[in-house]
Amino acid sequence: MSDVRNNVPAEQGKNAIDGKIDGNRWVAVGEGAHWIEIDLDKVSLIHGVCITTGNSQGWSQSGYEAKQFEFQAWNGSGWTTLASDTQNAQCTYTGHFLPFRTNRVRLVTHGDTRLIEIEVFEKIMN
Ligand SMILES: [Ca+2]
Repeated sequence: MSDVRNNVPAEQGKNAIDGKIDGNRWVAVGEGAHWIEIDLDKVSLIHGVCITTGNSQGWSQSGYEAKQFEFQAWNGSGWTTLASDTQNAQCTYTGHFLPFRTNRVRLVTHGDTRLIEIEVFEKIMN
């Protein structure tokens, strides 16, 4: 993870990429945009994302979904949106898209965000 906007010190961005679906989350509250940026460590061919949000017990619960978000990848000079929603009602959102080559992704959310985990699906390149 190379950067994160974080305004709840006890609930850090690293919690969203620790591989665990539990009560440890990245939390950013308030109106406006929040983001978490993830360095994939290498150029990868990605084709999907799973965004899991929920309460402090790690459970999905109505009201904890990332209602409006953009999942974006770095294209070398800017950000390309690969998946987005403005009315998402799922605490576990899974989106698929055409394979995209990148080494960096970010999730931009709008409003209160309680992200338990974000997973990016990668196609294995030979
Ligand atoms: Ca986690």
